[in-house]
Amino acid sequence: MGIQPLANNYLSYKQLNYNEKKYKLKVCINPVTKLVSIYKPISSKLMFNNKYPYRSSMSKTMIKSFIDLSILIKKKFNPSKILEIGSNDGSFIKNFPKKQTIGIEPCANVEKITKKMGYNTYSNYWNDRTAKKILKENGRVDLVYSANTISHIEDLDNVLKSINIILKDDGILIIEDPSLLECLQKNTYDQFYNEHIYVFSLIGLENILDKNNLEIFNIQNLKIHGGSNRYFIKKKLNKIKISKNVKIYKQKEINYGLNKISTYKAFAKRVKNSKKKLKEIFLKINLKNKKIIGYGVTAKSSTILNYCKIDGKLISYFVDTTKDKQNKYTPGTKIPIIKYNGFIEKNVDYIFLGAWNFKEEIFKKEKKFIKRGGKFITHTPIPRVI
Ligand code: JHZ
Repeated sequence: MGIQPLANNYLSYKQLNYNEKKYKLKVCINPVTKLVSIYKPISSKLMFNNKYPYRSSMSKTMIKSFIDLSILIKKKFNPSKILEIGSNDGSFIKNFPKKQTIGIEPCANVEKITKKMGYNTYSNYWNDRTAKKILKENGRVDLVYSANTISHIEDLDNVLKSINIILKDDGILIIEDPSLLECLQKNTYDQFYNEHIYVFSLIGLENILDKNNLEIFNIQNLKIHGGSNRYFIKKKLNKIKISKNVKIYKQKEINYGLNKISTYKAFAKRVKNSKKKLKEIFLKINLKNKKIIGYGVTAKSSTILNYCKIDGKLISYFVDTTKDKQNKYTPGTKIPIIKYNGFIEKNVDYIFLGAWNFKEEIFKKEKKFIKRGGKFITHTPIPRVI
């Protein structure tokens, strides 16, 4: 998918004339583990540092999902100590008493938020060194949770080894990440960007877990982030019954062909076609002198904009609720990002859904825009105007 800038590196006005660092974005599959990843990941320090802009609390959908999960956790597992890897601004740990949780968040600017709230959080990358430090200071935990983070770490063996250090033998690991099956089915190729080193299939994840004496005992499919899976995992020595859901989901992946290279070659073709069609839609609207803005400037949309070469000539500006993204410019394509003021300007005709994964939430919010005939542009499952 061409040469891409860092997906979350929003540019200040001063940085507009600098030469941004760019990287080749290629997707590959490991023929042995069947893990699908980007080729040649870049260093974590370049992506996750004290300038990280993403806040998980910026969407009601996410907040609700974390509340629902915390209710399920309390009911099913009743853990006395929970560790979250990638705690961001605390949207998940906030649902538990402060003494009950430990948060790991390497981006110091974000970790500061939960620390200020009184939570026990560490500004460290998740690895065996961090696990040993936490073990020494807190002891072992009953539950480890991680949403949209494990897929961001290259050395999965080290991630799992570190989890084995901190998790009690009868403890539970819950991880949640976008589903590869749905990514291929919905042609959401923008799930691939430098932070998303892996997009997991159950098949690939199972292989790497197996190597580390861990196994999936249940799976829950979620609508969140365009289709994610929540995997419930245990140590192999723990005798919890394995749900039939695991076998059923694995069969679904096999039936779709996730273990075959031809499936990915077909995906590559669809991605190329999608690029062509999306660009045509933008150019057609532009010819009619209609105004297009973007809604929700996401890391995912950075892949779309840069791959399809959609820049400030086609999108006037993006609106976003995240303070750290406002008054900046999109990476690579340099489209201005402004604060969302609670309504869409009257002269806007089309909205490109950068945050397509929150389509329902956005449609609910923008009823006025829809009522006056405003339209949305999306690339998934096929490029279209809705
Ligand atoms: P959203 C980030 O990806 C980065 P992104 C990361 N790599 C990852 O895996 C996922 O999150 C989990 C805005 N918005 O969640 C807020 C509005 O302005 O799809 C956000 O900037 N108005 C860690 O960036 C963006 O859209 C709204 O009404 O792809 C959504 O970003 C809503 C609902 C959102 O993640």
